Amino acid sequence: MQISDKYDFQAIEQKWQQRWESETPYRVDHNSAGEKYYVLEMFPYPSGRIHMGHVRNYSIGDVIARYKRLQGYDVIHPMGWDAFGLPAENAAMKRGIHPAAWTYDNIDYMRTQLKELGLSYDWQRELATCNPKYYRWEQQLFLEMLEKGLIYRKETTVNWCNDCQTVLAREQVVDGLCWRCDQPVVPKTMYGWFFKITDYAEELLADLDKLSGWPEKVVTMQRNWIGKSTGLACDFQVEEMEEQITIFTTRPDTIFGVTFMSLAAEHPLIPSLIQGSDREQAVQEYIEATLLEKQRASADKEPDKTGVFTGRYCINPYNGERVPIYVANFVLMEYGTGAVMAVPAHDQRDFEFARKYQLPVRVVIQPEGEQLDPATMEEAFTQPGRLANSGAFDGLDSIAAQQTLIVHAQEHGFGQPHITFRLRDWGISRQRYWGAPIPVIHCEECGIVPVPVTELPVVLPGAEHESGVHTPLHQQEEFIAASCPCCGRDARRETDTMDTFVESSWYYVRYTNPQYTDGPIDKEAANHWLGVDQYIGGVEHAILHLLYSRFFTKVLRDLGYLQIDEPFVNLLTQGMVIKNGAKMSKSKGNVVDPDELIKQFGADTVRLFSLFAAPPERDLEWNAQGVEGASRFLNRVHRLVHQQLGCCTASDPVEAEQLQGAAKQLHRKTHQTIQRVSENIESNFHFNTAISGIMELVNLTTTLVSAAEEIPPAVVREALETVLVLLYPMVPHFSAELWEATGHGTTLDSARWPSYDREAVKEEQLTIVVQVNGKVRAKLEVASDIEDEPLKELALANEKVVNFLQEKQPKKVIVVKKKLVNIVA
Ligand code: ANZ
Ligand code: ZN
Repeated sequence: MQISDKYDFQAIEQKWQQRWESETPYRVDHNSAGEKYYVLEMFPYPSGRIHMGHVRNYSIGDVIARYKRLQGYDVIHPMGWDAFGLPAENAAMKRGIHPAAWTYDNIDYMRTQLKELGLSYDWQRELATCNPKYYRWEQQLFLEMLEKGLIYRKETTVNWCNDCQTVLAREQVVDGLCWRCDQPVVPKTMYGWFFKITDYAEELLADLDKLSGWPEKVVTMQRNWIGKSTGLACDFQVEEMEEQITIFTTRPDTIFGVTFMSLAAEHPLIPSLIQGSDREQAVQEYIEATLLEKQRASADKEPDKTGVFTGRYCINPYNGERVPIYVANFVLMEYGTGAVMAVPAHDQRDFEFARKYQLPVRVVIQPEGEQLDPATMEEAFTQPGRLANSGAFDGLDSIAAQQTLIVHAQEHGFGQPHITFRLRDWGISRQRYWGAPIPVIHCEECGIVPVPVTELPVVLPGAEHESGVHTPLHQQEEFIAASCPCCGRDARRETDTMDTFVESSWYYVRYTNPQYTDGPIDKEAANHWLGVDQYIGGVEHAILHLLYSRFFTKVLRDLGYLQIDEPFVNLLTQGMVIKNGAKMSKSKGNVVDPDELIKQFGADTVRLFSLFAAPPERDLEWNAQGVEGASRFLNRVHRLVHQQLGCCTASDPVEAEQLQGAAKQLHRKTHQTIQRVSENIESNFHFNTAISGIMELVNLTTTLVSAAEEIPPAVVREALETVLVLLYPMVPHFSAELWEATGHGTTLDSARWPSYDREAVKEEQLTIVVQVNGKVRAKLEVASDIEDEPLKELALANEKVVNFLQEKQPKKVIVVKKKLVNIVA
């Protein structure tokens, strides 16, 4: 194909995409000897079409991949599809097709789109999580985890929508209604499967310290999500009963200030506390109302604090006092022990509750040099201070007292140190069709029996044909019927499918050899490529996906598959793409379709725009002029290179020491640009400033070659080749084409990232004379291109000049370019 000197992006992009397809320069194998680098972008849900957020995410990843290749690394850069999930089911229902058909069609379309962006993936590694070739291995991992005791089944109360026949997450309940069908959500107790992520809570927390390559805010979000609290677990004897109530507190120093006890509405002791008492009905009604309120509550709104007295008392073991027992709506059954000792003087929530129900407030921590009076306090005092009203412990510093009081409880046998995590076990059961079936069988005789590994995969019925039924599995009798692998009797297959977060928790491991058929993970390949050196994705995954992946990595290590503790060495969370101040989204109607842009400007322009418009971690504000600007820049470079083809094919070397004037200036700028771009990429992937640097070099080259200056062809060639190599990661088709046009027999894929010459980048130094009232008083060594203002400042700050001036104010400062500064005082 002959490509003229007009920038014909369509022809150029097509040509190079075909070559990359046939010559597969981005394939890598773990047997090669080079140093490895693993770049990964969070894989997409195949929703139908890619959007600008994808373009941005993958452009960033591709620059890193190509940059690292130019540096000589063996780069693994895979792509695949997070393909299970509810939207496919909904779309399929709407269109009367099978979710598999919808999903695979979308994958085909989106793969074409990604190829049109010129992204350097190793397509051999492509995987789709809805394919039995993938989830078969997930089912095997499930069985290995089950065997190891990392998975259990328990009964829980869930939000259930009768119309959709599915469990809803808290976010999917809007004002008590299903987000999809607007029908009332009902509480339902049912069995579900759980991963014991809490077994790893301590390690997941401790290893956050290893993640120095993660944004601090993400580490903090994970730390808060895991939420470790240390304190005291302490038993309060219920009066006139056998039972005790165990509380968890992080403030044992306040325990003499307990004036009531609060239980969660679900606390198992409540029925026996109220049985047969005249409070029974009132408490029961309160509990029902509270549970309903909990069900209806939206995630972001806290209900008013309420409670009810049970009629019972318990005994504070530290001072023998009677403490009334309440049920309160702000106590969570899932946290600590579901029981809270209330200290209104020092806990704001308890304070408000006490004021509302006229319960006593007793100050047991006094601030230094002050006496709080419970009668006039307007809020709880939560700072450290000295213990008061605390018997033998009076006068102790409240921080030190915590330990003292825990030891006291231990010695008397009514309490011990206790650690609580906010993190809950991971409920993975979904009652939907489009997910990986959980591979167990329920037998009346044998209980839960794992499907033998040799019988995996448990295939989703109907999906192989992309036709057939796709109702939830619990409605498919043919699927359910099974015989027990243990005793052979008629049994029932499990009908829950797995949360799609399970698939995304280990896909980066499978990428290291997705064709492997001897097990879920090719250990040799995994050990070669992992961890992921650079992971890139949206900050919306800062908690769940990243936490689950960290958990899986540790589990896979303990199952003997991996040798690493953490999956992602460096993490980049890119900002959103916004238009007119709002996130681009279909519902806002402000979506810019990348397809249209690519047609109009070419993929390289779209890539360049998305990299240039903002640093990766910031939001990118869409702007049409920006795209046009990127396009004009590429056209300018294209023209310049073609004008200078003669220089570009020159073969004489650059004689750095002999260069003078404009030639020296261009040579210096070339090397400074290499330095600047390398440093921008290395330090924080600030491609926007890197691109500005390249633009400066292009501008200077244009200016110098069009002035009548004599510049040796080799220097021009060096400048332009540098531009092409530095731009290659960002606009690969464009650079590849011009590289070829300038007479290179091999492609840029085998080129190396240039290094800069430390001598060449030095600014030329000039000696400037400083006069005060016409007499030479000092000499300055400065860069030759220094501006007048900084030069004046340097002169005035010079020690000798300051001495001569004494207190006198300079009247006038005159600069004679490249020669002198004259100060008139
Ligand atoms: C008495 C006390 C006095 C408390 C005081 C605090 C201040 P973090 O730090 O978040 O772990 N708590 C314990 N279990 C609870 C539950 N299931 N639902 C609601 N609140 C619960 O919080 C620990 C504190 O939260 C505990 O310490 C307990 O109140 C409360 F001046 O005990 B504290
Ligand atoms: Zn059986």
